[in-house]
Amino acid sequence: MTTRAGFIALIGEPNAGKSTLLNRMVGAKVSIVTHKVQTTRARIRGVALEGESQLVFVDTPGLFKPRRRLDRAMVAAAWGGAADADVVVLLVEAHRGVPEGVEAILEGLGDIARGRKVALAINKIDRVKPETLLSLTQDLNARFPFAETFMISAERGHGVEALRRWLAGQLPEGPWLYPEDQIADLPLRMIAAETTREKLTLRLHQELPYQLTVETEAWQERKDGSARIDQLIYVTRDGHKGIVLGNKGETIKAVSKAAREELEEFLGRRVHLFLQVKVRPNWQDEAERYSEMGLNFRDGKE
Ligand SMILES: Nc1nc2c(ncn2[C@@H]2O[C@H](COP(=O)(O)OP(=O)(O)OP(=O)(O)O)[C@@H](O)[C@H]2O)c(=O)[nH]1
Ligand SMILES: [Mg+2]
Repeated sequence: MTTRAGFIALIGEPNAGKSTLLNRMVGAKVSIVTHKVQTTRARIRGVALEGESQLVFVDTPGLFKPRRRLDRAMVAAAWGGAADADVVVLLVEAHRGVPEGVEAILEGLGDIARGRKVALAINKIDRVKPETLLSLTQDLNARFPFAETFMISAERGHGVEALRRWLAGQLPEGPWLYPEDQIADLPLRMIAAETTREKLTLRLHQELPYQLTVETEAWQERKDGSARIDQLIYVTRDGHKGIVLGNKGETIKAVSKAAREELEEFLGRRVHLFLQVKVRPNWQDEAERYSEMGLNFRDGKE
């Protein structure tokens, strides 16, 4: 039997539903999801099987007009993911028409499309009427030569099977790239840090989620089968530290509890999670913070 394997980059504006789609394809939560923009910061791979094909999905940070060094590194990582992939899937939101951000992505896609197929996935179809979908499909296909258009709801699973089957057939023939039972290639310490960052992002308001980063400092396997995980939350200002801690430490306690419960489920064993908040005004200018996140510091240069 001929096997196929390859990389499929999921790209799109922030909040389009890329991470939701990756998790659905993989059947497990590999990439964090929130209702806020710019949740994903680096490329995250998740592996799915379809018949004799191994599909390596690459979740990417949303594409937007970057302002800060971190933004630029994120956007570079996203375009890099598309340029390295065998197939690219552009996700757009069904209810937003063709915003400027999508127009800018279509411009950038010209170069990418020279070496690979680009499919369009109109996501969140649960939010619109069928007429809207028809006109959006026509509009987008008039602007770019997509290989195929899919209408999906990453959250509810509609149309996802058809997309997966089509993608499986597009991948080059060759041996599988990962062992059959592997679903992600993100180190556990990074998954743990991302889980905490997701809970912080869900709880904190305005700019704060964008001003912090989480790193797993230590991971200790205990004799009783549990894991002790120590993490650092870097914030840029004293005032932010107070907000992250919350009144009598209630915010950090709630974040820690939510992250611990999710990690216990993911790992299938008990977890002791210890969070510490550190003020580090210039963490966004430190190369080490970027490598911890899986980003290239130099990509962020102006
Ligand atoms: N109604 C609806 N909401 C969805 C669907 N797919 C994703 N969402 C929601 O859209 C929001 C953003 O989803 P994410 O998967 O984090 O989006 P993303 O593209 O990874 O975003 P960034 O990482 O910020 O670039 C979340 O609140 C999801 O629950 C869908 O099919 N229907
Ligand atoms: Mg994401």
